[in-house]
Amino acid sequence: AALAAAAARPQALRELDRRREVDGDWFQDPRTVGYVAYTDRFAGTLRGIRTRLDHLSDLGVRYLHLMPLLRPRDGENDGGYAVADYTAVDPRLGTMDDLESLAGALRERGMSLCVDLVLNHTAAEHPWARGWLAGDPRYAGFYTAYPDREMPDAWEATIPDVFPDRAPGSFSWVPGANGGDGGWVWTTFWDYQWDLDWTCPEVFAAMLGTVFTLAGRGVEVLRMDAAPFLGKRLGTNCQNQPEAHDVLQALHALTRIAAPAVVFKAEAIVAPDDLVGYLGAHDRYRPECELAYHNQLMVMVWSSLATRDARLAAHALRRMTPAPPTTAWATYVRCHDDIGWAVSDVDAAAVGWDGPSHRRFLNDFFAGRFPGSFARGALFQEDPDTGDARISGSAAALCGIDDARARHDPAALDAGVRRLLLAHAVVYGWGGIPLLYMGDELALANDTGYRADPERAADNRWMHRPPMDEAAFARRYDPDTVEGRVFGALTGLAAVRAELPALHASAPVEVPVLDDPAVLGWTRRHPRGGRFVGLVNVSDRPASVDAALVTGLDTVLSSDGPVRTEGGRAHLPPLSWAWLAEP
Ligand code: OTU
Repeated sequence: AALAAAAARPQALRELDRRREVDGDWFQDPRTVGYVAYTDRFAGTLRGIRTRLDHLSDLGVRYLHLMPLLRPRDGENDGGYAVADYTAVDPRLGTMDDLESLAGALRERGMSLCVDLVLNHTAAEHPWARGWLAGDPRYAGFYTAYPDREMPDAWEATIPDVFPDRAPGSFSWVPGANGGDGGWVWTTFWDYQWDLDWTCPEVFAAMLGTVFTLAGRGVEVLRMDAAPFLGKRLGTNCQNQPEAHDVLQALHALTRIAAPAVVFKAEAIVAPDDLVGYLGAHDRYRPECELAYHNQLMVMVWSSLATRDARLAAHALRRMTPAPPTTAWATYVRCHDDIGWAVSDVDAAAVGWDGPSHRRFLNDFFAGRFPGSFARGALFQEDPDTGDARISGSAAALCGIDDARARHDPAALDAGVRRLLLAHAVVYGWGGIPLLYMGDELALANDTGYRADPERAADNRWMHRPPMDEAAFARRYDPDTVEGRVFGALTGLAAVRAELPALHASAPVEVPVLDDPAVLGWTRRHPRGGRFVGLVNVSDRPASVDAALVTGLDTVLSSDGPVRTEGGRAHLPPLSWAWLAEP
């Protein structure tokens, strides 16, 4: 199948394959900035995306992730993560031909298209699921069903719930399953998302076909959705099992043959120790995904802003296994999902904090329930049994911008904007592909529109998935507006980043021990581009670090002008950030 796909590869994509042999590190290049958007909410349709290409160019975008766009089931579809047909585009967005021509238009602008591959599950309405249910031998073994609760109970004893409030457990009763007698079908997520059984070779072959179809249309990056869940082992949490990595490695190896230009991005929002395996860091390096979300960095940025203390972030990030030098993190401040507090108890204890209490604090803080909180998020999937919850809310709302606007408080508004830019200064300066989430370039507020839509009302993640606000968009070049201030700062980050070789993803990142708890610092060194230091002060008071850290470096970009050194200290104003590099 891989050889046939390679033979069928269109000429333009073969040329891309050849180019990628030369610039195989394109996704590590500091010129690469990513942008993430829902096609409909950003531009209406795939054709509509063409009208936004200048906007993307302004932001330095060379990588565009369009959220799930294959044909979903009717009705609720989990934002497109319940696919009913992998060979067709959602007709509301366009056609496969539109997708292909958009990919071509993007490529001409030096932009790579990233699309989701929802591979842990299909919609219950997918033909594979219908065939399996009907007993069609071609689909035997595609899904898992048990006749009674014995095995589901045994599995669920160790599997945490993903969506405890409306989809507790990992199995759903399906009347027609099991030859018509009914059965408990594996459904990790919503009940209409049926988990594929990846131990079945035909599942692998079928999904490989989907990979080749998308690659053949010009998709350059596949976002491997829910990657941790692909392998199931009794007695475990059924995440990050060796079989999940085996599946990704096998898909990767065959894709290299069929479509060498294509890279994978792992969507594994897991504990810090489990993350780097998705980049292939195992007992030895095993090519797996070129990219993986840096969930730990994202969580630590928010944790630091809430506590006004960067010690936990510094400790947790310092001890992480480095990404293999041929891979890159996808760094981000916000995405379409909730934020789960992947704070390890060991890391919390190392700075004298209790893990569970700190996670509870973060939920209270970002839900706006903690006294003095600036955040206006909301709890997502609160689990009454465990007390666990995650957080929804737009980046601006979590930074304090929504609250400041509601209270007409200019000083609070300034602090909120500073937090938003500080967070982006970290993810744009960390190394890897910074993913800008649509709307954050304009500090878009929480959206309440979803509450009126019965297909979305029960899932408050829609509060941070707003449609593009055209009025806010129109203000983006006006520096006297919040939109203009944020947009201008982000274009600056992208432009300066592009010229800093030390931000090439292959360069290792180190997190120095600093004596001021308010400061997170990180350093990078690349043979071609010398030393880089990033510094952020997450607190509302002035902070400082030993000036030796920045000796010989120039401030290349910052919130408050060149970093001032005096009395052996480098000084950072409240909620400030700075990038410094060797001249
Ligand atoms: C992903 O998220 C998607 O990003 C979600 O939007 C989907 O709802 C879900 O898969 C199902 O397709 O648990 O709360 O470690 O964190 O796969 C979101 C990965 C999720 C999981 C992730 C999942």
